[in-house]
Amino acid sequence: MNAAGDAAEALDGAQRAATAIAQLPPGLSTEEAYAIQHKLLAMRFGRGERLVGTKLGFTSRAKMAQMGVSDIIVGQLTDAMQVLDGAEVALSRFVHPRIEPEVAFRLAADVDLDDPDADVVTCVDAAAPALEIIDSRYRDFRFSLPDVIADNTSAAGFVVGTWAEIGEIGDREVRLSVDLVDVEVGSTAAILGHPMHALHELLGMARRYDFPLTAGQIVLAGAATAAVPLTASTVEAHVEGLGRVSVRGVA
Ligand code: OOG
Ligand code: MG
Repeated sequence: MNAAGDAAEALDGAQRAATAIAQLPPGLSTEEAYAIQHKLLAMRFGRGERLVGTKLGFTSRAKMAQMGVSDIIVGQLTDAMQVLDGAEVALSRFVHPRIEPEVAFRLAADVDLDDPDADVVTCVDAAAPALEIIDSRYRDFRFSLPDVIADNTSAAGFVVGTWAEIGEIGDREVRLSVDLVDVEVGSTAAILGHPMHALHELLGMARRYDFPLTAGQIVLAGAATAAVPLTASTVEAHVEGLGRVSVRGVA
């Protein structure tokens, strides 16, 4: 097996055993890191998981500052990562989970990545408040940019609230609470100035790194605030104008 295959195997094993591993050897290019991510996802698809969406990372300064990384990244969401709104999630599934508030979009049509005039915004028909559970497979939640790309951008779980027609979603208050206590407050404007801008970024990244964008997919635009540890507690995100979504961590 080649080095990319070894890295994908190690990351897959870490996720399945919920046990951290060392960072990858330094010097990987962004392209090599996405190739590892694609291999990692191919293993999950081979076990029967389905691709249900795409996520962007580091679209806000709050997240870049928290993790010391400053490039937008893309990861993939599978059906096995989805948790229903209000449901419980077992913390034993994860190494050191964190949770963050997101805005989700729903793709209503396939995006033709070969069409230079493709407009991803017209392919989106609904938005929802969302929560993302991130869980770096690397020790101490520390990584370089290629490391986190290879690790499917720390994707571990996600919860989507009720879909609604996309109204005014620029500069709306975003609040994250743990057991009803607010722990992070921000604005949707933190996401590249406006969450819709995330869709334009996604189109470019999908073309460059070969991510299909197809009807029915969920797109997470990236967290507006820093992430907080997910513990045995109820976490709720409230996005002004879109409503609430919650999940309960259980030991
Ligand atoms: C990487 C994932 C970043 C976001 O919303 O910015 C991300 C990480 O922070 O471990 O999902
Ligand atoms: Mg996120």
